Amino acid sequence: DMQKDFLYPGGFGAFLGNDVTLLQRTIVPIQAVLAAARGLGMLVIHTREGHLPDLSDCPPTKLERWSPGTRIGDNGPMGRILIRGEEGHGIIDEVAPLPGETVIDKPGKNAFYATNLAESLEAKAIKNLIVTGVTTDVCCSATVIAANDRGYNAFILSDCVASYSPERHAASLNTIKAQGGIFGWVSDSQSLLAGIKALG
Ligand code: C5J
Repeated sequence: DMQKDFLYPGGFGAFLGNDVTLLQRTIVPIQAVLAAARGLGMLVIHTREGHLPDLSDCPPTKLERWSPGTRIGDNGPMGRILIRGEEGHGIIDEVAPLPGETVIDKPGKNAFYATNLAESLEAKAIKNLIVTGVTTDVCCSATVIAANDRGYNAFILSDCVASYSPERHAASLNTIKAQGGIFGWVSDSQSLLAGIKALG
């Protein structure tokens, strides 16, 4: 969910008072991982959290928790908040999908919920996932946990994920890798890139 509303200074995350520089540190390492993955011909899937303009795919509970003016569908600094097609909903230019790459629009936090992610993976018999993006403690963590229940091996790259809260970032990574990998594994981009290089 490398979306403008989460990462850009003019986006909704910043509007709420969050320090978006905490998220922006993921951009350069993700660019390196993306380049390596594309070079190997790996399946690259981008995700975006967001809803239909009429909010028919948004559970009322996801709206009720926020104050008016900061709710999904309200007018934010980069268009209606988390609404598909709005400027802030788009993926940041720095890691923009290439033509032909899969982009999954998801109404939930976990990327399997109400999407065709599982079908996209099954079509290529993929069982191992590398997870990057924002935010560690919300959508990335939810996706790794859902992937584990569905029988995937997911590993998350610590420098390619970030949260507005460094404490929750660390806690989420610790939870994922606890007990020998209760939900998945944690690595980093340097280790991944070194491993890829060693393959020759
Ligand atoms: C949040 C996300 N943080 N993509 N969404 O609400 O992690």
